[in-house]
Amino acid sequence: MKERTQRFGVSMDDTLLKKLDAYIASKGYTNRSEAIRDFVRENLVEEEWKADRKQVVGTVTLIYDHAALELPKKLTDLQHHFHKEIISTTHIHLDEHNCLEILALKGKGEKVKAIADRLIAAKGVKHGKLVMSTTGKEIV
Ligand code: NI
Repeated sequence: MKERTQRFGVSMDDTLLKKLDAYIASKGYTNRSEAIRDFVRENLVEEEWKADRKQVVGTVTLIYDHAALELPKKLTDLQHHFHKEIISTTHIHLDEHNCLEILALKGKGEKVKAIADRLIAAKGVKHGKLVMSTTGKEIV
């Protein structure tokens, strides 16, 4: 479905506008509109994560040493336990010791956050991060 595009004016102080222009130039935006659309989308996605009933999508990135005692088993146990929310996992052997695991999660925001916290907090995880994204259904 093609959305209709509308134009609207935005009033802003010189100082704030200068900062906005410097920011969008540093990020490589070609115009203010695309930057402002991204700001709006970012905030809407944040709201989706706060909502009780909305489904969200997120990815968890984990770096760990596969020789870390008990950790691979614990991560697998968590993935089986939360199989409804953890919809995909990719495991990459980075070198002789280190593993990169990327998990895709879908579900209610609070639940996905709680699962991500448990994965990231597992003993032996060197670095972990949740990227909070969206199903895209309500974001254009
Ligand atoms: Ni590995």
